[in-house]
Amino acid sequence: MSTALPTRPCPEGYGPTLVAHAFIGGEWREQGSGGVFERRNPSNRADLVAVAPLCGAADVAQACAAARRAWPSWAATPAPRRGAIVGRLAELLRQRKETLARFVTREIGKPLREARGSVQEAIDTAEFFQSEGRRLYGQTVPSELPLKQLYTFRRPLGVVGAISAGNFPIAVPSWKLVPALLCGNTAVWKASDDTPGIATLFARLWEEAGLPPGVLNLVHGAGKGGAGEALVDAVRTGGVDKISFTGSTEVGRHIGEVSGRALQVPSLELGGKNPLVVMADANLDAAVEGALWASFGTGGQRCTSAGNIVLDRPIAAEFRRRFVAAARALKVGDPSRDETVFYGPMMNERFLKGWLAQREVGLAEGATLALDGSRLAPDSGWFVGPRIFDGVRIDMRIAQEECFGPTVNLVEVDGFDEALRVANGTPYGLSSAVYTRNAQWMLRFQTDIRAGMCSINNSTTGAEAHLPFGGNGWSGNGTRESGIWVLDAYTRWQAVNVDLSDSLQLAQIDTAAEGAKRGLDWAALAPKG
Ligand code: UN1
Repeated sequence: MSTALPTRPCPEGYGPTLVAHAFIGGEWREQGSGGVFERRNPSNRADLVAVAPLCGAADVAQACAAARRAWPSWAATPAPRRGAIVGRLAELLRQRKETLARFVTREIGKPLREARGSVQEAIDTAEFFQSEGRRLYGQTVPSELPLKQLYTFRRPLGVVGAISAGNFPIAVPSWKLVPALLCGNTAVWKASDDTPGIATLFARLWEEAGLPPGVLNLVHGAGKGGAGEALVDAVRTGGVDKISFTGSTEVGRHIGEVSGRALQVPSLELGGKNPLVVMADANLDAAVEGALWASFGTGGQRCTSAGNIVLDRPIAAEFRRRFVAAARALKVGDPSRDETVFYGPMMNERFLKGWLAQREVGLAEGATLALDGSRLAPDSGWFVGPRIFDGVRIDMRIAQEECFGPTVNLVEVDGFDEALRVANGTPYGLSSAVYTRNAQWMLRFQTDIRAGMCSINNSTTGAEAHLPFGGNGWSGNGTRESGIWVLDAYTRWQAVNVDLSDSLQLAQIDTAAEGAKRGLDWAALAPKG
């Protein structure tokens, strides 16, 4: 028997208000220790999308304790059975894809086609890891000694604390939770306070898929000073064995420090200032289209969005002309009302303020505005037009600092060597792209760019669910999400040896002694006194 999701009528009406819940030890909670908070539609602030429990340290402690209690029996559940639950999750996500996508559009203002794509990414992730439950391969390794066997096994870590951002509110949590749980860990998930509704729906689907109580726990609320900070504090107190975080470099550094002291390895997926290089020989139509999508898709609110467009001088003027014209023509608006908008509103007020402030920073540094995006229809929602800075040098702050929002810089260079130097000229290293037809440049770019991800003749955005995702430098600590590579983030290798010789065989010591008996008489070389 299925029960209806709890909702309340929303007075101004895009749809009913979802009563979002925390999920602790298999129990759904409407109230957190701090009461409740609201999530409003960023396109139309009158639309109350969800009310959610405001969780604090007490809720997080209970969630960690519930995850700890659930861990032994979940870890002992055969991996193929854990995989079967992940498979059912994939099926449920597929059944509910359209409803979930529409909710994503309403909760964060992502255009529907993108929202569908991001739900699909969660489906792809769950499908990939369903079958991983039948692998989770270890190795058999030859021994130095007779009648002895060596094996390796992947062992789960324990309780994983997952902290996710709001811009991919179902895809990125699935990148963390699906492999973490599949590998036999339990989890406490602190969802973004921009997306308590979709997080609740995702957790409901896990429960419906048959996940035992306490294996996944969900808390809502703020990062700093709230549930997120409490979850990071749980590293110190032994409440969690690992943090997996997607968000800012500043917070990532803090998590890295706290984790380091506890000898834990967090997964840190942080910011980016991603370069997109257009060389003189590029297919300019493709480059303009790719740059437009990389810069302004999702309103530039992806960690993989292009930050600096690096233009080889011979095509710079023509690229600028076409790119600025195309950006000027982009349709911005409420994606719940109009499916044809290119991007919707800013997802939260913090991103809006950061984007507004960036304009003055760029102008003060001497950059010019090739397109002066400004705030649109300020009363109804957080809409802004695309901004393009021209005459940018890579050492300017606007070229160095990540800015979540529809803004991109044009940086002119002379030739490939300078393009590569400029592309590598920020402390970040998440994604990158080059448009060229020159095979040697393609090869040099992919070898020498200091980025975890590199596109040749494609956008900086658009990771696939089975390729490693992650960055270098300020973009992360080298851990990767997705595909087989993420398994190393949620397991530790255990080496096992089985000795069937009925005697104490000593590795290294015995073999050295045997070798000495049969070898040359090196002592004969010693000078005779
Ligand atoms: C993010 O913005 O944190 O590759 C993730 C992409 C998306 C994921 C972005 N699939 O652009």
